[in-house]
Amino acid sequence: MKKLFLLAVVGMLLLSACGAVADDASHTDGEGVEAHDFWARAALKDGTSAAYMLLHNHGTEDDALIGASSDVAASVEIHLSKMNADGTMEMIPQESVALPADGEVELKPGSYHVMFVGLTKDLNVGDEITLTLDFEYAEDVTLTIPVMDAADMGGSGMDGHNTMP
Ligand SMILES: [Cu+2]
Repeated sequence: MKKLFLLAVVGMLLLSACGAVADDASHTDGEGVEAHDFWARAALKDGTSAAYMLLHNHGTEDDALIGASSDVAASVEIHLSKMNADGTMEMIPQESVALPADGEVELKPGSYHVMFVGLTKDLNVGDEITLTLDFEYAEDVTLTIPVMDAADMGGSGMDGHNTMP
């Protein structure tokens, strides 16, 4: 009479990605930046995609995300999505994202994100991609990021990632 609901278990596993602490001996406190809850949006080769995450600066001094790199795209940029008065969404390239001491910043649809421009391959749901984050003080953090369906993650596609160059 027992029934197993394996699909539910698989779903929970996909949502459990977390971790990747970087220590930085050269910085004053050396506690680094930690990334949580990271995921990337499914998209097609030659198109664009984006990665989202929660960044936690465990240090006692301000830091900043100043760049990112990955082999899945020709270029990787930091963007901020902003809603214009006429209701259109605009993406503004950012030099950096400030990470206040002992604070958290969420990269999410409609806000800050890591943008992949010129995908070198399809990003299918269930794939994993490698992304390295560069910080002003903390050491680089390399993440293995699961590719998700944005519709399942509360992202409606409003960033325009499927249409903008
Ligand atoms: Cu963007």
